[in-house]
Amino acid sequence: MSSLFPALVDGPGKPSGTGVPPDEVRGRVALRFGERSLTYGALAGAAGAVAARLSGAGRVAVWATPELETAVAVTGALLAGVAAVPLNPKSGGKELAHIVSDSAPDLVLAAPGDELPSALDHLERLDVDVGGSAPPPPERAGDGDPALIVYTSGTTGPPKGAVVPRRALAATLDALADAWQWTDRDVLVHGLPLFHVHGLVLGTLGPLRRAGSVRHLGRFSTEGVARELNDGATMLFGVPTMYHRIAEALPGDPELARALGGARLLVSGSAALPVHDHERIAAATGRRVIERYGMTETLMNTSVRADGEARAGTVGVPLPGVELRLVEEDGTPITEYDGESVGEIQVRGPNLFTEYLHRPDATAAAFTADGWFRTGDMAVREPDGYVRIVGRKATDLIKSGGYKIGAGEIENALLEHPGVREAAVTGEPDADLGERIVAWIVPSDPQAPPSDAELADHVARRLAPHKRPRVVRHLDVLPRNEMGKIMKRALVADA
Ligand code: MCA
Ligand code: AMP
Repeated sequence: MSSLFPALVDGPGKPSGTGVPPDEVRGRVALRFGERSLTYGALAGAAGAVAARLSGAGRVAVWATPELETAVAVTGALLAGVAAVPLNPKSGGKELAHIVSDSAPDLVLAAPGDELPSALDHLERLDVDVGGSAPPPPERAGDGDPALIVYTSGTTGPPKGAVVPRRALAATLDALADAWQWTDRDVLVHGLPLFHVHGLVLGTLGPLRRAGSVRHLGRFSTEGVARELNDGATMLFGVPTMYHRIAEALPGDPELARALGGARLLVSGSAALPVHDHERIAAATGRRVIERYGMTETLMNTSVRADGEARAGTVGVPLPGVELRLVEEDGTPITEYDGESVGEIQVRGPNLFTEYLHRPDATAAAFTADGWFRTGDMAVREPDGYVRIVGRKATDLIKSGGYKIGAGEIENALLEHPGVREAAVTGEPDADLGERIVAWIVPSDPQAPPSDAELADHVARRLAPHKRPRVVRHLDVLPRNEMGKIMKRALVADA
């Protein structure tokens, strides 16, 4: 296949299409993280040096801090044709141990000086040198070869590794370039984590594929967004929680309003952006946020187009190359474009993952016999084809801050606490996070129940801080049906 990053590879194999003379690309800033940045020339050298070290490796883990080294490590792995497994540096012991044993990387790439947890002790470590310089080995990997393995939560059990092929990266990023008129002149700003598709694929590999630039904030702040958009950045990516915080800050922050008003494109995704926040931002800035809809397993499926109508509450139209259908419970496709016939979204196209690592059962269950991926998201289609997501099939999946979190995983962690006899986890609406995690527990000793903070810490230490319960409710007994199954709907109704 042609290179994933035409602007990084020189020579006769270099595909045309960036529209920029190589010399000009070489001196252009590709990545900026805080005070540190790399031009295309420097990135080609640094990622080339990583690639040269990796050639022959099976799979590598990347300690995905929001730093320059992570971007260089993943780019280097992709240049070498080696699959990268991004690790959340805040993963707790249990989560990390699972991901590392399941993905079995040959080595771990990290920034010099980063302290790695003991779960990674057995792995050879490669310190990423952002000042390194070596030509990358020739790109030999094929379209179907794995590029990334991204761990994503299901309703029960530990996270599954979605194997994302190189073709999916190219297909999704090029489809977004078409939908968003995304070019080498765009300078993206965001503060998204780099261990998920949104921040890593769209937010880091996206600008590099376009020969454009990205400025990462290290951590999200409205001040950082305002500063960068007022200083040449053209696009902003964020999850709804970030746009909600922007909407909250706008009334008292004219600099922020000016920044957003001057942006070329404001894009939200990973969860639904409430219409109220859409409208508050539009009223204060004169600009409308557009939404796109994706998933770890499918990368991006739909988007409101830059040249289309930015309609709040919808995720736009299928991207070029993506086939999308709505189906009824029994699998019958819905043909109506009436804004009210609800069905599950199923998709097909080059943007899809290939499998869940070591989980043929889960992979088979995720696809229909004729190759459509079942997203589990429920939607309607407007007469003009705009997709409006109205809910999701599984109540045991919670979206909090844009992170997908499986209730079962948290229940299992809570049950490992000696003070917990029974546990059930639900999501409830939260203005900031979209949904917040609620733990319903029956304490082992009602006279001395564990404190809320202790349970939150317990889950954060084992799994990850974003999976910790924000609310803990105590019960004498959990409501169960005759089969013994916990009736979560009764819990939510009682709240
Ligand atoms: C608090 N903290 C704790 C505890 N309590 N740490 C350990 N134990 C505790 N008990 C720490 C947290 O680690 C965090 O530290 C800080 O306190 C604040 O925590 P929290 O309130 O959870 O975080 P936040 O600052 O409110 O985070 C909001 C956020 C975040 C920034 C919006 O949720 C976020 O980055 N979301 C992005 C999710 C995302 O990228 N999803 C994409 C997946 P510290 O501040 O130091 O971290 S979906 C996807 O990829 C698909 C394809 C798609 O469509 O996009
Ligand atoms: P993840 O599994 O973490 O990749 O999250 C994918 C899920 O996020 C999808 O299945 C949707 O439920 C949700 N999602 C992503 N983008 C949007 C959006 N713009 N509006 C509503 N839900 C979204």
